[in-house]
Amino acid sequence: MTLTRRGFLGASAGAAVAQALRPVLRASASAPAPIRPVPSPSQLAWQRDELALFLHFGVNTFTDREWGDGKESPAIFDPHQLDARQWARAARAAGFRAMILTAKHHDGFCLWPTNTTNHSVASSPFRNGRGDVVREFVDACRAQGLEPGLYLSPWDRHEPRYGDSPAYNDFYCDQLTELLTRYGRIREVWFDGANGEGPNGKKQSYDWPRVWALVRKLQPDAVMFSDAGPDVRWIGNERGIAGDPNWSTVDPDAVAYPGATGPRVIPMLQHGDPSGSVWRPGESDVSIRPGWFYHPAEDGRVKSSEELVALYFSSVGRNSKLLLNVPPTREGLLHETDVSHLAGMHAALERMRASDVTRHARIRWQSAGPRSAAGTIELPHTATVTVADLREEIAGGQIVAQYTLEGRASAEAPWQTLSRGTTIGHCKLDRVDPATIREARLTVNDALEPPPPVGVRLYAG
Ligand code: FUL
Repeated sequence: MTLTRRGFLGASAGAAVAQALRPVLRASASAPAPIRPVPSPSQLAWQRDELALFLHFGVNTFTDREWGDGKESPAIFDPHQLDARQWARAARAAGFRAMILTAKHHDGFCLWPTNTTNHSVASSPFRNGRGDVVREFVDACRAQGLEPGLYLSPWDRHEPRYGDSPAYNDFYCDQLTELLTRYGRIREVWFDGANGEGPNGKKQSYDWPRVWALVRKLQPDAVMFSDAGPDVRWIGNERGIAGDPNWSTVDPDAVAYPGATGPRVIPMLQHGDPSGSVWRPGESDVSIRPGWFYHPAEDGRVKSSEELVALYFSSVGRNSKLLLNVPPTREGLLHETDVSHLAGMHAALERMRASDVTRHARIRWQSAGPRSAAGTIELPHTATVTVADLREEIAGGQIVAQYTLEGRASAEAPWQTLSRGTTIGHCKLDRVDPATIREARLTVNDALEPPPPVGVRLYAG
């Protein structure tokens, strides 16, 4: 769904309706502002979560594979100590506000007792065939105040109807219906772009308009993720690195459906488009380990707390959201190494935030032209800053296209450049060479329209 400053538009209809509205607006106002997409309340809440934990869990956890072939026996799924509350506690303690579980991966094995196939937990030894991982997951999310999200792989290597397009589309919609009606409010529905061959060698053609309409009907407040959105977009790589610049608006025609290819796709996913007609912010997914699923051989290759902080900077710090995968083990628990690195990341970010030298400083904003403005901040005392945290109020859209941050040690000293950048959006984090300053100045050099004040925080550690 797309909201604009002037109204409420459907996803694909957004551009056309915006175009149609333009003459009316021109006629009714002397100098109308251009129509600029703004986030829906769900997109705004989604972005403000900043951190979501991704949980890849299923038969692959037991076969030590990344992609199952659909021939796995449900008998292998037997996580003896599964405790979703441990996942949620670790996420919450590390500052995460959402979690997304692979309810079904490409192998087709369902982590909930579905009526659509026998290939599920109901045929496994887990809780003697009476278990429901999705239920335990959403309950644990709610107990910790986390927003639950679900991944339902469109590609299904087990289901015989896969490749028989209409029949499989019915089956897939039935699975979605179960997931979106049995478990209460779901924050995010995650659609993966993979579309491989089915067991019968045929290619499946998905009915995305039907799928999106079904989700909208059953969970109107959920956001839908895919490379084509419609609400939030893949960032274009699985390394947790958003583009710079990174606009939250896109041209929907550049990535019209999940799995679309072509020269415009990756640049659009990475950078967005300042004149894009829909609001579709980017989500950066990456795993704490080399693989998405748990493999004992990777226990020594868990990303360090410092690497996780760097990922926070390259995703949340570039106007994206970080979806960090931490896969449960065969016991059904997050590994202690992963949990301690998550806690280390959180502690480092908290230390950084606690070193805010602008907490008691006042920022004075002045317009400098139709598309520029500058804000100056006097610090309560001289401080050595190492990180700048800049924020636009994105409820009104994303406006800033280019900025310069400077500092000086006194009113007499010359300004020195601390950082230069392009987009800001929800959050922009810049590491700066340690600079001892008493005053800072943020100049918006270019913007899509008169820039409203930007939030500025400077950290000393
Ligand atoms: C990919 C999948 O093929 C991977 O297995 C994983 O789920 C990743 C997040 O998305 O497209």
